[in-house]
Amino acid sequence: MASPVNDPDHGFCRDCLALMPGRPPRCAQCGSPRLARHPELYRLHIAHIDCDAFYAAVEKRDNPELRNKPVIIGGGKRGVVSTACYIARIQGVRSAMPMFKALEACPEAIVIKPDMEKYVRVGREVRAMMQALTPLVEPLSIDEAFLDLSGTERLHGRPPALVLADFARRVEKEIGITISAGLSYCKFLAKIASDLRKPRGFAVIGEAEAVSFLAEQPVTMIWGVGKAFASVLERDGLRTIGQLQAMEQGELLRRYGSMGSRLYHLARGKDDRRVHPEHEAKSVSAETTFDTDLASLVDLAPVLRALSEKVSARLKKANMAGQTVVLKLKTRDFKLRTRNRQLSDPTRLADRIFHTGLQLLEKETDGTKYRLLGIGVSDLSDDDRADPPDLIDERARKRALAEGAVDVLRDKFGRKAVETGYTFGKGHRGRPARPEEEEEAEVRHPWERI
Ligand code: DCP
Ligand code: MG
Repeated sequence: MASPVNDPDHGFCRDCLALMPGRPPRCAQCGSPRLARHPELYRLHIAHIDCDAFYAAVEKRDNPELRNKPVIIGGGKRGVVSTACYIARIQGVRSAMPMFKALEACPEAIVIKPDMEKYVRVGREVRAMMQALTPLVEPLSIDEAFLDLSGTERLHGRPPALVLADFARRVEKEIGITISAGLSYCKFLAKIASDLRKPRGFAVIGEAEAVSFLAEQPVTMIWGVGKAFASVLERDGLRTIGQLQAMEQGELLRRYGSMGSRLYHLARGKDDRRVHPEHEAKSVSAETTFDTDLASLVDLAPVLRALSEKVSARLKKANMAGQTVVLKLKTRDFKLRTRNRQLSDPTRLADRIFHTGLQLLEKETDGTKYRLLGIGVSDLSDDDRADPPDLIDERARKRALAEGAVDVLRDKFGRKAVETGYTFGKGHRGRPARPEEEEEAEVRHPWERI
């Protein structure tokens, strides 16, 4: 028998894990039709795992009577669907849909209010199982993560593809929910793959097929290309990734700035981002202690602005972004107040950090005198998904463009070359008494806080 690694027809059964040379339609051992086969199956090691209809799956697990019924998790304050099981999805129910619309589409659905504590607990159990496979686990949300399984073959005695299929089986058996997995050579395609055959999916995208696979796909498959940016591309006649593949990098850069570079590389299946394990740096922050205590927003805002710029500069330098903005205040009598807000997507822009921090600060300026102010971001990730153009409103988009221009000037002429409205000529009262202290605050992952 040829070595599995070199045999393009070699595969295995996803149900009993029996190795399967040749191309039988079903597993010779257990009869299952769920076979995994791909020419690069035993060479790929970047995985993306995403739980199927996560909240709904947990509720079905805990109440078997719901099993064959359409279930919607949602309602509550927002009045929208958090998720729907796959039975309800057949009738058109989708996440984020207003509840009344969902019930129009599927009147017999059983609606359950979310039980976040329970989902967080189950999410942690799944994550712990991932971490037993490799230390290189990068959670993206409560129910999904990237895994880098390179170098784990000796430990597990089997290649990543089999480790992944075994993981799916074990999650079903031990936790009682199902997952879908994508296997590829890079994060971008592993994530796309995990979505291809949901639920209980297992999909592989190899290097040899990446460009042709992508050519057929819509531009929205690229991270950061949401509705608004897709309509900009559409206006320019670009609908498929194949059309992007035909374009020069210079042209894409000229038209779309830093997004152009992302379009160019990802369209060609080029993505060399590493899987960042969770325990790397947790937050980036800057803080300052005042010489005289401050209480008013007028006095505090310029300091907040300057600190936000500092945090942003550090993020930009490290190509990082953070999704939760954390405001820190210390009162005159040394009481610590921290407030945080999670953004819809990670940011590295001083402007977004500042405006989010300002909203938090407004609520705290109630006459209390403060001796210290700090601002930071946590839930750090690579900056490639940061500040997608379609997710920020028009004014914010303009400020983001302006910030890019300021960065260029500062690179050329130094930090002091450009001062913004908030820091220019102001902030003298908030000037620190001592050199600014900075610290790396330990902040937990967002879904651990829920
Ligand atoms: N979620 C939410 N609101 C949204 C999207 C998701 O509250 N707009 C919650 C409910 C989901 C969970 O996050 O169960 C995970 O999100 P996913 O996007 O992974 O969706 P599901 O796991 O529900 O379904 P899928 O099988 O498509 O992954
Ligand atoms: Mg999911």
